[in-house]
Order: sequence, then structure tokens, then C-alpha cells
Amino acid sequence: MKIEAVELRVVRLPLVTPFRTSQHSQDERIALLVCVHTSEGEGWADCPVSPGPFHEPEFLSGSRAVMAEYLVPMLMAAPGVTAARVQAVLAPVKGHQMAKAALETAVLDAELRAKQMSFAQYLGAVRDRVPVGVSVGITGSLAELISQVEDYLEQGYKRIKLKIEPGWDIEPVRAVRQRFGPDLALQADANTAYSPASAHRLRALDEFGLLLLEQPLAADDLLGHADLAQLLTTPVCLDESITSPRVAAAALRLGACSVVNIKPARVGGYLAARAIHDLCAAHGVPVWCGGMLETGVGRAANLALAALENFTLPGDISATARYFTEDITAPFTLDDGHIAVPSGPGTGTEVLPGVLDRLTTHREILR
Ligand code: SMG
Ligand code: MG
Repeated sequence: MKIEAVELRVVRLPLVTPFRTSQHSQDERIALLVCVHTSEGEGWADCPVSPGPFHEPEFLSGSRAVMAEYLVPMLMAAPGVTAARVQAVLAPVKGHQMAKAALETAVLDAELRAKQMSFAQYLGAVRDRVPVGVSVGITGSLAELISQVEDYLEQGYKRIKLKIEPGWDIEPVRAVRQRFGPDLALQADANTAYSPASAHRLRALDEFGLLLLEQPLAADDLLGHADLAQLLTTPVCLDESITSPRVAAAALRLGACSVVNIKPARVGGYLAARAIHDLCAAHGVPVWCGGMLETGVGRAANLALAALENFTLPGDISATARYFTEDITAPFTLDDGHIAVPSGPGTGTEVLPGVLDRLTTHREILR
């Protein structure tokens, strides 16, 4: 397959409700979309970087620059590139996993569309719909939190994740547990907000029967997580720490986690995501698919990944209406707490050209 041009688009989608984590608050998703134009047709990907480097080191204008100046020229110079070779071709560039993942995903989408094969089929999906959860940001008050959770449960979500930070942890978790009872599948995500010295505070969460506690400590603190995991009865799950299959292997070997949140973009793409899935399965460690407020383009591919066998916990793959009033693809909807896995060629979803153009704030074509 020959790559003839790569198109980068910045698209602005207002969020239906502001999303606050321990690190950052946002009321819109500024999406970076990649379209590869190849000799065999187009392929699309969502590069789910944020505008600023507050959750991840990578951020939108940095990803655009590294793609335009380095990654795309390297890819276009490689003869007959396939998705399976993209990481090797781009290996001289250090880091920038999310930019590399987006290019690999777009190439894979083009390749699979040409073969009339879906992401789900290619990755080895075993389900045609997946149970999904919702991630609830830090709110201004407990009453507001309870009302949001109630609303999501009425919509049918199978699992609730609460964002926590020091000062917004025990109380919100207790309030939600008391209000909705012991059967609610509940978990908490700290987005690296704690230090090992706050282990006692995190231990106080043990009494609430959480499914897991996600990324309490710094991304590079695998040993800290391993020590913490010894102290807590709540299973420790890693998110920000998991940047590659190698790091995932180290985390498992060290006992730094007993559950893994796989974010395909952060680990370098869907092939690496599948490798981490396989590794965790071999270790008896359950995984689930994380979210980065993706547009429908990214959500479609995440649904395919979440349909693999060892994705046994509901992912952060909510219905379109949880994020946007209008998306650049047809909306994904909830049916009894599940979302259908797309089965058409490639990601199985089409970008709506009219909406895309209307929401685009920047466009460049690299040849
Ligand atoms: O896509 O539903 C979603 C968001 C899920 O909470 C979510 N993601 O650390 O897991 C996480 C956060 C990161 C969000 S950064 C924009
Ligand atoms: Mg997280």
C-alpha cells in the first residue's frame, strides 16, 4: 500500500458537561484526526491528545508537529508500508506513542477497509456487543455527584467510575455507595494525584468494596504501586503507567497492579494494545478499555478492542450522548448498558463530511 497524503484535522466538539479530573478540567474536546490517503483508499484515526500536557506528556500541537516534521515523512518514504510495520518504521523517533498510534490506526483502517475486514475480526473479538461504564468527573458538590450518577444509572450504565483527588475521595465514594447500595459496580480513578505517604487515606477506601482503584500514584512509580497494592484490599489498576507492552510486563512482574486499563493510543496502537491484552490474559490479570473522550472514530475502534476475551470489565466507552450533542460519526447508543461492536470494514464507522467540515478549525495536507 502506498501512502499518497496524510491529512491532519483539528476539530472542536463542545462537551455536554464539563469533565474535571484531579489534573485538569475541560469543557470541550479539541480532537486531532488523521486521515491517510492511500493507493487503496482512505483510513481514519482519532489521536486523543489533549490541548495541554496535563494528563499525558503528549499534547495536540506537539503531536501535530512531530507528525508533520518527522513521522509522516518517514512513513511516506517507506515503500509498501503495512500497519504491522508502522511502529518499526517510526522507531527512530523516541516516544510520541499517541502520534504513532494514530498513524498506525489510520493505516490499519485503510488496510482493513480494502480487505473488507472489521477491526473486531482482525483483532480477534469474541463478542458483538460490550458492557460499558461511565466516568464521572469531580463535581462541585455531593448532591450534584449523586444526581449525575443517578442519571447515568437510569440510562443503564453497567459501572460507575468516580474521579477522585485528595479532599474528594472518601466522602464521594461513601455517598455513592450509601445511596446506590453494595451491588453497584463502582471504581475510583485518582489520575496520579496521591503520594506514597497517603497510603493510609487510600486504605480508608477499602471498606467501600470498589472494583478497583485506578492510578493512585505517579505514572513512573511502579514500585510505589507494588508497595501500595500490598497494603490495600482494593485491587490496584494502572492506567497512566501502562505505556507499552514492556512496561505492562514489568508492572505485572513487580505486582504493581492486578488489573490493567488499556488505552490503545497511549501504548502505541491497537497491535500493542492486543499484545498487552494477551500478556495480561496469560497472567490471569483482567483488563478493560480506557477512554480519552474520543470522537466516534476512536470509539468505534475501542469497541472492537473491548470485544476481546480478556476485556472482562466494562470500559470507559460511553454512548455519544455522554460526551457530545453532535459527533463527527453517527452516534453510538446504549442498549441495556451495552454498545454494539461495529462490524463493517475497518473501524466500521464513517466520518460525516458535512459535520466534520463544520467543526474543523484547522486542516493541513502533508504530501
Ligand atoms: O472517554 O469516557 C471517557 C473518559 C474516561 O476518565 C476517563 N479518562 O484517566 O481514565 C482516565 C481519563 C483520562 C481523561 S483525559 C481527557
Ligand atoms: Mg484513568
